[in-house]
Amino acid sequence: MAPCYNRIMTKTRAKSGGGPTVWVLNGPNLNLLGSREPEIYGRATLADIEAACAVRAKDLGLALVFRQTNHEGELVTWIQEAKGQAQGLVLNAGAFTHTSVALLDALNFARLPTIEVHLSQPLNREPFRHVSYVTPASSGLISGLGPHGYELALLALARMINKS
Ligand code: CA2
Repeated sequence: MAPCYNRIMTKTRAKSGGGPTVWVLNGPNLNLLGSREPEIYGRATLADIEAACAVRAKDLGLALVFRQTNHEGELVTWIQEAKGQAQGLVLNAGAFTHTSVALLDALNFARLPTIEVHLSQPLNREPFRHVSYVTPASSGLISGLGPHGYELALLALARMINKS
């Protein structure tokens, strides 16, 4: 049986007691990380990634919201809600990356600094993974670096937010 993964997990207060908030949103099947396909996605679970992000966010003075869903509409709703509640987004939209005009529209509505993250390198994989619908609305893209990519995305967002 797949491990149970809470959809709304962390809300880590920044150490300053309310720095900028970054939402890390994860799409379908990422709750399965660590259980199958380690040759592609590694052995870290999503809970491991969340824990590493929580440590990094605290260092960077960011408040962190970390979520996963298997439902496209829920991801769309979260992106809509992020407008006004978050100062930046890290988005691993999973397979919806390659299919979802709805996510692109939501990101264009939210107009937040957004770093698209992929654990694997989609350009080294099947041709259908070579297209990303979310890249046009993203400020940057980190792929192929495994869980470390999430931490790099937080660092990039912290710099972007502090400059603006
Ligand atoms: O490399 C990434 O992070 C992806 O966003 C992961 C998606 C994939 O569809 C994208 O092309 C690239 C898939 C996540 C599924 O993760 C699993 C983990 C373990 C077992 C099965 C699926």
